[in-house]
Amino acid sequence: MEKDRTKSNNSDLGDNLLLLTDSYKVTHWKQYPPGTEKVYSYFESRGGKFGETVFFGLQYFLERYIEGQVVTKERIDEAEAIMKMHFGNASLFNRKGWEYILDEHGGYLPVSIKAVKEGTVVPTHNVLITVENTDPNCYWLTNYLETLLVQTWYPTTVATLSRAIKLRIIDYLEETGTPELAGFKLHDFGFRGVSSVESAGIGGGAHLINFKGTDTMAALVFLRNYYGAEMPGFSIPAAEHSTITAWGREHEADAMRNMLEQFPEGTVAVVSDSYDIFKACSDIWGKVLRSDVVKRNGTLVIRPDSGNPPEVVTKILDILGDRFGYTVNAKGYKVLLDNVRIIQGDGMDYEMVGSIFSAMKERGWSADNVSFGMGGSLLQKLNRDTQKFAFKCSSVMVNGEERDVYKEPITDPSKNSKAGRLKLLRTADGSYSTAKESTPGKDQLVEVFRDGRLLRRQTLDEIRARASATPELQKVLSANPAPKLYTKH
Ligand code: AOY
Repeated sequence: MEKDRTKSNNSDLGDNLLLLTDSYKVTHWKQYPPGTEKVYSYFESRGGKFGETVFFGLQYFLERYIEGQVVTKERIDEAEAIMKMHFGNASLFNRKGWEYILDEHGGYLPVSIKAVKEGTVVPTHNVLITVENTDPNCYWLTNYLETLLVQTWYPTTVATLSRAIKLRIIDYLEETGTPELAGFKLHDFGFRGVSSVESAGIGGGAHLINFKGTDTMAALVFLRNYYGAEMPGFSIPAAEHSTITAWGREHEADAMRNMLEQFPEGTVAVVSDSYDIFKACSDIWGKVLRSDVVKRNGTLVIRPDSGNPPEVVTKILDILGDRFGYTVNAKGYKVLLDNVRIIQGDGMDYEMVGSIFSAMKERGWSADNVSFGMGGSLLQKLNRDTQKFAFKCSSVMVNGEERDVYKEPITDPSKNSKAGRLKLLRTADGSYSTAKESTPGKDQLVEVFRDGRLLRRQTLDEIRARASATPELQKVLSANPAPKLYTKH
């Protein structure tokens, strides 16, 4: 049956803030101690795969879901009807609480949210966000928002992983090649591998804090709409298997020649493992089409897509070096003729980047020769526990008395939470530490949201600058490319 779009009785997924929480939170207004006037909670990474995280994505969640007149009579009615059926009881739903926000605050949420600036690289175990209600009647609202705010784990974890891979890539480029090439060395192939279009936008956007290459176009819309980016990511013409195999097995060379003809200049990528990646490199690219590739004003990027990546990549580098020639750079590593490069996009994850570059280095190949594509491992193969993110209450006000609160389970000390009102301090060595709010020193958390309004907007440009304003990355920005010394052929 066709949907009747003339009626607006049911909101679409995401449209009703009252429903963007865990069911049990609907019942929590009845559970705090009598006289509770303030609930103050904070968000942190309790450790994980990486020792520091790149904070990113809060602005999207605030602007998309929380800012403005989010509470309306229609939404209260809709939520109440759902709760009544969901719990079998309408009285668990805090109708009076939501009507109070509608009547006394015009539907704007009476909370204050502070956060570290997006793009900041913060060691784990530090406060990243704090939330507190600004109206004592709305003590129950702070943690109602946990579910949505904690979803910042996802963009933050993608940005963290992507940056960690960038640092690893830079290490190899510094040893064997040209560090300035880092920005295009990890291309996002992940759109099809994520669970939703929204995740593609958010996660793909997070990757683009660190890199400029993406095939996830949802990320372009996300960063344009929420982070003021005109064009944050770039791509190039590239083949997929269908555009090669549709020519028939005996015509792979014709399919490949067509790629060179259709895209006569600039960079073009051609997946070359449809039948035999080694023969494709030695016989098709290396013989049949060799002169077309060499004459071409641009770079052919050959893409293997199967096999054990370190073995396949080094083997085809040797084949291509043989066929096309190479130079040896100032660091003593071989660099293929400019017209030929490789992109490895199959089987990639954080560890595989190092495995491939180290196998290449062992055989004398510069990291300049190869870039990477990463899909599911970049945008989907991570979860809230990758960096152990948690949102916990650390302070309450009950009957005018402020109290520290915390958890300290004997069954797992790694789940201990911090106590008190918190601030994030910059340390003498340029790092960060978390202290009680009363500690002297400038708080690195800034208020980003108050009473329904977004107070500051951060742009992708600022966020990129912040994420790269760390010693490891600054060193690279001032490095010089290695001159070429020797040419074979
Ligand atoms: N894209 C660089 C440009 C993109 C892609 C996207 C899944 C590209 C391939 C390439 O060179 O080969 C999604 C797999 C590949």
